[in-house]
Amino acid sequence: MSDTKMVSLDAMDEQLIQKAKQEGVETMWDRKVTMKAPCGFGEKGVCCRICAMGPCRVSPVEGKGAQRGICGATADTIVARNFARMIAAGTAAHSDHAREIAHVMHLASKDGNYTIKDEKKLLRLAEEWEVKTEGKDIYDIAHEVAEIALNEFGKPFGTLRFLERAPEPRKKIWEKLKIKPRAIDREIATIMHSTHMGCTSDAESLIHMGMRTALADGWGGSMIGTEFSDILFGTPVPRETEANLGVLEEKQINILLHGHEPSLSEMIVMASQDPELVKLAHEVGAEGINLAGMCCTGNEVTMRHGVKIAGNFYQQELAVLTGVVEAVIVDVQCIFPSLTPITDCYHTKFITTSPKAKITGATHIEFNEEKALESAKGIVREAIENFKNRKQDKIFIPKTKAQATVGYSVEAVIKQLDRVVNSQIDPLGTVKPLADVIKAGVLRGAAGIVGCNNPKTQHDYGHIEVMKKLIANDVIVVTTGCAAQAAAKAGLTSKDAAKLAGKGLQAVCELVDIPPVLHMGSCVDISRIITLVSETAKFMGVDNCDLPVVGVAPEWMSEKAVAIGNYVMASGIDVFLGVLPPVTGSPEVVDLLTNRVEEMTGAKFFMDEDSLKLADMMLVRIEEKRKNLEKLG
Ligand code: SF4
Ligand code: WCC
Ligand code: FE2
Repeated sequence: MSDTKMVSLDAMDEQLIQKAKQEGVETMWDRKVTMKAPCGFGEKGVCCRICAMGPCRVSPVEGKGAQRGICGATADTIVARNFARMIAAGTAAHSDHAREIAHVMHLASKDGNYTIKDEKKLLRLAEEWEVKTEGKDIYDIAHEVAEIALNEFGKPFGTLRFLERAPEPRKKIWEKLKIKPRAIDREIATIMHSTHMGCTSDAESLIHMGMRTALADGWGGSMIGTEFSDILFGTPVPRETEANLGVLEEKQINILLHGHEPSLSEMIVMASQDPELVKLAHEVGAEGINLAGMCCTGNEVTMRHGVKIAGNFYQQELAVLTGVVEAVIVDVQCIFPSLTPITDCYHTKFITTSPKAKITGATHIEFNEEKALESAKGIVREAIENFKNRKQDKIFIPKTKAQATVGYSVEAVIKQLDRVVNSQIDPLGTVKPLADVIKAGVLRGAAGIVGCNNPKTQHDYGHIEVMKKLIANDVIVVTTGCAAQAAAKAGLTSKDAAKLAGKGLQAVCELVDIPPVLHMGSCVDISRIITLVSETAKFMGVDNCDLPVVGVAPEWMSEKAVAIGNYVMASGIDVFLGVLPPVTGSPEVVDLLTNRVEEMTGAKFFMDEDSLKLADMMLVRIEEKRKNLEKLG
C-alpha cells in the first residue's frame, strides 16, 4: 500500500481512503500501486504506435539500443509527433465543448429552456463580428452570431476572428511565425495528418504546428466556450460559496455534477429548483436537494449560481465513498471509468448523459438539448428516487469545508477595479488601476494557476504551496479549473486570505475588495485570463510577453492542459509545469520548448517537479520582466 501521508494535503482525503480500504473498495491509489513505476519509454515520449510496422521504442540515450524506428523516425520525431497529437486532442476537447454551446445558442428562444441572459455581451460580440443589430430581435442576432461561431470550426478561408483581440505586436509575431490558426477543426486535422506515418519528421516544424493548433483552442474553442456560456447563462459576478466534501448533506438528496458543459448543469440547477421535484424530495424523506460540483462543470455552476464545490478531479471517487451521493451526473471529460465499480459498492447512481462519453456499466440517460429541462428533470428524479437505497452503515461525511468567494469574470474584475477610480479624472471600466499597481510595483506581477490533480504529486500540494508563495510575494493569483477548486478548499479564494499576502497585495485586496486568489472559472475560462492579460498589455501599449505575468500548471495531467500550455506560451506568457511532459526523450524538443521558443514567441516553458523551486523560478522571471518593462517606459 502506498504511504497515504503522501496522498494529500487534506487529512480528510486520507480518512476516506482509509474508509475505502476498510470496505474493500478500490481507489486510484490502489491502482497506482499496482501500476508500479510508469513505463520509462512512454514517460520520455519515445514510444511510437503510429503505424503497424511498430510499435517502435527508441532509446533516448545515444549509442544505446535502437536509435530509430523501423521507418527511420528518430527520438526527436517521435517525441514531437506524440506531443503535437496531445495538443490536437486537447484542442479537440475544448473546441467540441464550445461547438455544443454554440449549437445551444442557435437553439435559444424567448420561450425555450435556453434564453439569452447577457444581452449586452451578445450585442458587443455582434458588433465585434459586424452583425447588424438595429431593429433586430435579440434571438435573431443570437442565431446569426452562433452561426458565425459554428463556421469558425470549418470555414475554408481566413483565420480566427478572436485573434483580433490580441495586442498588435502579438498579432505581428503570429503573422511572422505563420501560426495564426485558420478554422479550428482544420488545425486539428492538420496535426493528425502531419503526424501520420511518413509525413512531418522535423521536430521544430511539429512544435510550430502545435502552437498554431493550440492557439485555435485558446483564441478559438475556449474563447467561444466562455463567451457563449456567459451570453446564455450569465456573465459571472462575485458570490459566496463553500468548498470541499463537507458540503455534502446527510439529510438531503446529494447530486454530484461532474464534467464540463454548462448546457447540462444549468438545466440540472433549474430542475433541482422545480417545486414538484422539491416536493418529491420531501416525500421520500429528504430535507431538500443539494447540488455539489466537481471539475469544470462544478466551476461553471459555482461561478453563476454559487453551487457548492464538492472538490476537484482527484476527489471524484472520494465523493462516492461518503455513501451519501444519490447520483453522479456526468457529461464529458475528466470522468474516471472507475466510477462504475465504485458506485456499485454504494447506492449511488452513475448517470452518463452524452453520446460522446458513454461509460461501461453506467446508466445512460441521453441529455436532449431540444427538451433540455424535461431531460434534466428526469435525471434529478432518478436521484431522488434513489434516496431510499442509501446504506446507513456506509455513511461518512467529512466535516471539512471552506468559505470561498467566486465569480471573477473579466467584467467582474474590472468592476471591482472601478472602486479605486476617480471618475472625475479617469474613465470607469478599464484595466488602468491594474496597470498602475503593476507599474508602481505594489503588485510585482500576476500568475494564472490552472490545471488538474496528478497522483505524481501530493494532492493539491503544488497548487496551494505555489499560490501561497506567490501571494506572499505580492503576486496576485488568478485561477481556474481544479486549481481553483484546490484554492477554494484551502480558503485562499476567501477575502480573509489577504492576511497571507504581502503588504502590496494586501492593500490592493482591501481597496478593491477582492481575495488575493481570484476564481475565474473553468478550464475554457483560461480565455478570461488571456483576455485580461491582453487588455492590460494593450492598455500599456506593450505585448503580453512584456508583462510580469506567468502561467502555471503545478499538477496537470490532461491533454487539454498540453494544449493550454502551448497557447499560453504562444500568446507570450511563460508557462511553468510541475509535472514533466513526455518530451524528455528528445533533447531537441526539450531545447525547443524550454529555450528556443522564446526567440519566437517571447515566452517559454519551465519545468520542475519541485513546486517550491518552480515558484522561485517564477519570482525571478517576474522580476526580470519588470526590469525590461521599465526600459520600455
Ligand atoms: Fe515505428 Fe515509424 Fe511506424 Fe512509428 S511510424 S511505429 S517509428 S515504423
Ligand atoms: Ni480541467 Fe484538469 Fe480539472 Fe479536468 S477539469 S482535471 S482538465 S483542471
Ligand atoms: Fe476542465
